[in-house]
Amino acid sequence: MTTTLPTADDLRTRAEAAARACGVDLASREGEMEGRSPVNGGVVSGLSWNTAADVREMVDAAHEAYLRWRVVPAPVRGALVRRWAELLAEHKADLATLVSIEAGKVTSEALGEVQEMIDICEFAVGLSRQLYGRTMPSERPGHRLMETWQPLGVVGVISAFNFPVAVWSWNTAVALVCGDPVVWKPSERTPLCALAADALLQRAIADTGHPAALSQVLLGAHDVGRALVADPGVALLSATGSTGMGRAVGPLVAERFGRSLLELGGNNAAVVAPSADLDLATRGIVFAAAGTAGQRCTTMRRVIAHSSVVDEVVERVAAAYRALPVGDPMADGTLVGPLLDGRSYEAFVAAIEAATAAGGEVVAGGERELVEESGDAYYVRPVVIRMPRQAQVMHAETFAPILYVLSYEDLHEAIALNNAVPQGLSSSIFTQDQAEAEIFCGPEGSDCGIVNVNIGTSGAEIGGAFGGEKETGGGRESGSDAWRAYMRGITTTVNYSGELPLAQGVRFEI
Ligand code: UN1
Repeated sequence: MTTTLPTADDLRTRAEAAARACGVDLASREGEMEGRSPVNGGVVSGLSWNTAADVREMVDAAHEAYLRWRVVPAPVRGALVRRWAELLAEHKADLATLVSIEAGKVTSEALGEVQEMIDICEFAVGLSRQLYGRTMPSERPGHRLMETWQPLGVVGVISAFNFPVAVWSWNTAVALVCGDPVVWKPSERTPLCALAADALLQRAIADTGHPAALSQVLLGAHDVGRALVADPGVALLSATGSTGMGRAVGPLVAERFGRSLLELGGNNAAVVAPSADLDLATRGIVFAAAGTAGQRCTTMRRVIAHSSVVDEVVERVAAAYRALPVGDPMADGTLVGPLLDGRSYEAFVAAIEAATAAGGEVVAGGERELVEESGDAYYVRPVVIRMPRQAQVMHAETFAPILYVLSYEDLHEAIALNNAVPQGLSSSIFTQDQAEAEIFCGPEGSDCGIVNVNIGTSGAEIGGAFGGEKETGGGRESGSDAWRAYMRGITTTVNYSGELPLAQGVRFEI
């Protein structure tokens, strides 16, 4: 596909118009910190950043809001989130434009990201009437034993560039109905996305008459994030990003006995069994491995294909890769947009070199594209590399579209390979053999938090809990009962017997 790239002026004009349409007062945020678009590498924003000194004040304001918000009945809290969903639907295209410009996502995926926000809002509205506790039989006569869920406090959210708005919204929609305000430190690469998304929520807050400090955004670099992580006023710190970031965040939160929810790197594989429908597997693999230019935490990075089908899988994936339209993410038909920046490109090149040094064979892709159009943007053709074994480079998450292919003979060998990496986020098996699928999903199967059958590793729906094990951090966000992380569970024993029998038959007569 030959394509031209938009100019920086054009992108900046479009970004500013979209941000204003969402309600951002750009004049009041104007400043020195330049934001670049991966689409052409040019500057598209100039904003003032917060400093670490602002954090304390923001957390205090959030705490004040919490004191008022925690006594608002949960279904009334849900009404705010319902209004937010309406505004997101109204401004879906504006927010998606910002996601494309700042994160480089193709339009369909950028719209999908905003849809994910609307979906979690709908989920949270329903949840606002379903924050269920339980009652249990008490062992003592005339006693009732029960569990209820209370608001927790201020939630700090740290999010990455690749899902610049959806990940925050998973946290925020759920936190709000649970009775918690949010202070958000977005990626410094996506400040306009953050300001626009927050502006829409601010409108919903104003329309429903609640405290503005229910949602606050901290623009800035690591020092600002670190101050948020370390602040004792933050009851729950939910962080999505690299394992390196999680390694820094986790101990800091633990040191002050805060609660953390970590959503870190993935290194996701698909097993392709002898019975797999190869048309379906190819489509599933190519979307998960090359989509979003390989920059999802759920991106498929490894294929483990049975020796009877591995040649055909490689051939089909390679053919698809050679034809993938790479280019301007907002142009019709583009399926692969840019990498974030030059550092991502260097990591891409270094990983390919390490893989070939370990005996890997590049079957298709790996070239840099559109260099003439913009030397400051980093477009690459996704690469598929046939590997002789699971080399060291395959144990790391390289945030770029690199797909390594291995072959296996026996399902248990495939599962062992799937599980032999430090991360444990997502996994898939392509098979028509029900027993194989069940084994993969069972106790001796994949050790990941997401275990799929006949779909790829990425693109999870919000209804399920999202997260994974080992170096992925163990947190669960989004649907199912992930909401419990945002609340304080209390156990209550009520005695209506007029006596004071002690549990476990203990006697203590005075
Ligand atoms: C991420 O990359 O941080 O399952 C989140 C998916 C998306 C979320 C990815 N729903 O691919």
